[in-house]
Amino acid sequence: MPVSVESWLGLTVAVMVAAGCSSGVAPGNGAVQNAAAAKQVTVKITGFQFQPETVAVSKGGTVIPANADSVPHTATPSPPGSFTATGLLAGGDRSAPITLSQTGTFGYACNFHPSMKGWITVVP
Ligand SMILES: [Cu+2]
Repeated sequence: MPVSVESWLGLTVAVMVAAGCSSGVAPGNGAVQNAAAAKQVTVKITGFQFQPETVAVSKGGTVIPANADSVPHTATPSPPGSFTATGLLAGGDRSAPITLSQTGTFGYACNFHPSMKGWITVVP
């Protein structure tokens, strides 16, 4: 009998998140593509950084930037158009879920703090 792939992936991602998953994977080098992709990922914004900086999500899945800083931030795709920008996220605000409908690796940054960069890898 087939095991539910979805529940297995969900469990794997949960374990990775619980373990911190902070092995220093350089953004954009493709290593993250071997990780199980989640249907929904929360990116915490803290200390003027997106944490984790690189996330993997399955096509059609969602990413939720959550601003844990006290100052406003945005998560804005760069170049524009690869997904919907969050708009301004005040301190403590969470974005509405952003749907990723194309596969690939997409960069984003904060409009106010250009040094804040993150990447979303969308896998089939
Ligand atoms: Cu910012």
